[in-house]
Amino acid sequence: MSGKSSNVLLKNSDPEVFDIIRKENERQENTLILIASENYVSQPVLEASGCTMTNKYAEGYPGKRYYNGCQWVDAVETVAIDRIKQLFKADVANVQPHSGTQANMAVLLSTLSPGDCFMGMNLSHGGHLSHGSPVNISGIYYKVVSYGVTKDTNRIDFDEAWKNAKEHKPKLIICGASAYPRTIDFAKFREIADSVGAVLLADIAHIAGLVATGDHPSPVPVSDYVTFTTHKTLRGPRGAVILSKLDHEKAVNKFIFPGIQGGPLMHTVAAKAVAFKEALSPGFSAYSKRVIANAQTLAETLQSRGLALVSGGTDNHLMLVDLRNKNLTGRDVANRLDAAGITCNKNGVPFDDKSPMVTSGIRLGSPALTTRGLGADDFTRIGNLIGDIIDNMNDDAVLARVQGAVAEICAAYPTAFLRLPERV
Ligand code: DSN
Repeated sequence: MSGKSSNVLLKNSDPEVFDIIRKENERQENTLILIASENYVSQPVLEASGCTMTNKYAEGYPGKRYYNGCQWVDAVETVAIDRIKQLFKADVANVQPHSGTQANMAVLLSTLSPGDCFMGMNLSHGGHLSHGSPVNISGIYYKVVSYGVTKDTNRIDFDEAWKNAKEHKPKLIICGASAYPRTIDFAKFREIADSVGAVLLADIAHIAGLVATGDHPSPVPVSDYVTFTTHKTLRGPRGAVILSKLDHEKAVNKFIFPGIQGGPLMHTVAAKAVAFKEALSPGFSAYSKRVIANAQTLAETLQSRGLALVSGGTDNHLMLVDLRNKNLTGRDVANRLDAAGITCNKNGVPFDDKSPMVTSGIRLGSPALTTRGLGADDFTRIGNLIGDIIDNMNDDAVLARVQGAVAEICAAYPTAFLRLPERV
C-alpha cells in the first residue's frame, strides 16, 4: 500500500472530497481536542484502516466463513483476537462489533428476552444511551430500572443500586458509564448481581485503555461480559469488542453475526489488531499514566479558577464541569470554547434541570492531547485559558488572546505522526 500514490489519486479523481478531508486534517491539527471520547490513532492504525481488506466479504468467523478467499482476513482476525485476549486476560473475544451500542445489544439479545428487566446507569447521571435509555432499542425492547449518583457526592449510589436490584430482580446489570469521572467498583456490582442471580455486563468503553494498562481496576475477572469501543482511551480505530467467558462464546458470536450485523469491516479488524499491539507495548502503559495525570492537572487548574467539578475531581481521563454556579449553560460555553479553538462537548450534570441540547455542564478529557504529547504545564495553561473564556464570555479581546494561545500550543505539538509526506 502506498500512502503517496493513493492520496495523489484521490486528489486528482475527487478534489472535492480530498479538499474536505484536508480541512478536517487541518481542524484536527489546529484545535485543542478535549472531547473525552476522541483520540488520534497512529499512522500504522490509519494505514491499516485504509487497506484492501475493505474489499472483502467475510460473514462468519475465522475458519468458518460463508465465502472463499478468506485466508488473509482469517489470519488478521485471529491476530486481533489473540492480542486483545492477551491484553485483557480474557477467555474469549469477538472483535467484529461495529460500535459499542452493537456490542451491548448483542449481549442483551443473547441473555434476555424482549420485556425482561435489566438495570443500568441513568444516562443523565453519566450512563450511556445503550444502557436502557427510552429512546434507544435497549430501552424500547426491555424493561429498564436504573441507578444513578448520590446528590451529595455525585458518586455511584450503591444503596439505590442494591434497592432497585432487590425490588425489580433484573436479569442483567450493566455497570460502566460515558460521563463518570471516578473509579468504578466492579466487585461491588458483582455482589449486587449475585444477590439477585443477574448476569453482569461491564461496559468499559471510556476507560478501556486505562484498564488495559492496570491504571483502572479490571472488570474482566468479575464480569460475565465486558464490552468496549476501541477508539477512545484504547486509541484504536472506530469499533468495538466483546469479551466473555468461554460458555458465552457461541451465543455472543451468533448475535453479532448473523444476529445484528452482516459482513464484518475487515479493514477495521486489521486496524484493531495493529492498535492492540500498540496497547500491549510499554509505551502505552506510560501513555495511560500521563492521560490520568494530565486530566488531574486540568481538573485542579479549573478548580483553582472557581469552577465546580462533578464529584469534586477525577480519577480517570475525564471531568465534568458544573456551570450552574456561573449561571452559564453547557451549550453556550462549549460554543464559545469552540470559537477559541478548544473543542469539547456540552454535557448534562447529575440532577440537571436543562435539556440535553442545552445542559448545565461541559465534559473534558485528556486522551487526545496526551497522544499529541502535551504535558502538565500545557494542561495547566489550557485550564487557565478555559477559565479566561468562562470568566469573559462576551469579551472578544479575550477570545482573540485565547485563539492566539491555542495556535501557539498547536504549533508546538504538530500532528505529524499522522501523516505520510503526501497524505491529504
Ligand atoms: N458518544 C460517546 C461519548 O462521547 O462518550 C459514547 O458513545
